Amino acid sequence: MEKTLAIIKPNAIANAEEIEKMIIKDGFTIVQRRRVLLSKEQAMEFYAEHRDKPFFSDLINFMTSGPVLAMVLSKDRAVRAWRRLLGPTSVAAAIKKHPDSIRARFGSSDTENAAHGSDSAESAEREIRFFFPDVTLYPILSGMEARDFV
Ligand code: YYY
Ligand code: MG
Repeated sequence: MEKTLAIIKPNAIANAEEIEKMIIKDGFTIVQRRRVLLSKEQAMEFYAEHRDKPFFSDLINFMTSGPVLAMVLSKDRAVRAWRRLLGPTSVAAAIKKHPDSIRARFGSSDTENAAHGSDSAESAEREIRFFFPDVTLYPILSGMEARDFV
């Protein structure tokens, strides 16, 4: 099964139980979960690809403003399926086009958009290792389901 990284962001931690119910109802397995308070350095490393964007410092301040819940989700085509349940980056767009999505329901602005999802299988592998470096990971990218007991 493919895996992806989900993060419940600080503004949605109060809704974590409700969001986990949505995740399970959508057929994902939550294979790892960890509640962490990120340091500024960790948040900057995690979002390094956005370091030159105008929203970067707001994003780092927000992501370090309280605990987050990181989860490894497993499902067939998990990356795509989780991005779909998550909804678009922009909360306004999510409310308009995907009112049942997590970002539409629990997001409060484009920065405080409730949750994160990896954007590709390659990102998922890197992001899962970032939050779960101590876990033995079996191949995420392809076909090892039988041995995949993470
Ligand atoms: O992958 P996704 O989270 O949907 O969006 P990205 O374009 O990768 O941006 C990462 C993160 O940055 C986004 O979830 C919130 C924040 N952000 C922002 O604060 N303002 C924007 N205009 C765009 C993104
Ligand atoms: Mg992204």
